Amino acid sequence: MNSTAETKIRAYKEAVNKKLDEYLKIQYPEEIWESMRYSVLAGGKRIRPVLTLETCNVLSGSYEKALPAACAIEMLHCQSLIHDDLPCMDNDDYRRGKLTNHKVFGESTAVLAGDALLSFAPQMIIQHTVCDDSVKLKILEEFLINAGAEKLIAGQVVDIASEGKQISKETLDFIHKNKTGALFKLSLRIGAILGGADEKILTALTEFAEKLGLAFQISDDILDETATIETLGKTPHKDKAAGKVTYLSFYGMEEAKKRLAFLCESACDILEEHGIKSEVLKEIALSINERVR
Ligand code: GRG
Repeated sequence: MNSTAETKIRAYKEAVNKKLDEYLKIQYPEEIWESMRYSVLAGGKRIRPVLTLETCNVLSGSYEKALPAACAIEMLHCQSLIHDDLPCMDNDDYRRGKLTNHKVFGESTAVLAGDALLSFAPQMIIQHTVCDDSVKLKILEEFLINAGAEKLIAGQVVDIASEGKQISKETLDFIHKNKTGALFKLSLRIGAILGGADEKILTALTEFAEKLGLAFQISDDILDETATIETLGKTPHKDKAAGKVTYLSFYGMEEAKKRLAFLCESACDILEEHGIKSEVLKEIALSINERVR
């Protein structure tokens, strides 16, 4: 990876980790905060908050304004992972190379930790974002729509309902667009709104996010098939075992890799076409393709 982009990404991650640690201080009753902290501070690539910070930075020259929202998006992502790992959903014992939340804290606390993160996240946006109220309302709306039954939850519901069934390409696209794509879109859009993007740039970055989200899910599907528990940090080969139709099972390895490369290249083209000069966004797009090579 380009070393300037790498240095910037490292700095963004450090800023996010520090803020998350600060926001999630232990309060009474300790058990719930410990459970929330366990999953949120368990590592993770922090790709979504990095996207938010860089987008705000490239448009406005600073990223700090987007830090509370970037942390909120990571909390939402962690909530979705905690719930996804539960026995009633994807049922996994490992996440980010550690035991899953319910394995350590029990199912009831894991459910509550997810719920708590979901309401604590927008609370952080409200309390800590320094911007006009109209802008705050707009980013909160984006957050709540993407976290809810129209996006993230819709994707998860159709994903679960599709297990063991032959599904159409449209249904597969619907699952990916919502289950994974919604948070990528949210990350870029909130960064862009806080960075003061005009409608044209906001639309371009939304298209960039759509391509990135789909590319990321294709790479995730491929890694589920090819990676080990050590590199993946969670149990591999779960899609096949659950009878899931994935990009890989639908298109085959060669075509899935071709589509992945094409999506990452065309995401970079969008940046170029709109004069969005971000080595970080470009490098993230390229690194999603490189994950599976
Ligand atoms: C919002 C109430 C509410 C529920 C959410 C459980 C659920 C509904 C959705 C699950 C969504 C899900 C787990 C999608 C998978 C997305 C994905 C590819 C996750 C892996 O992301 P990485 O690789 O993980 O960025 P790290 O650990 O690096 O952060």
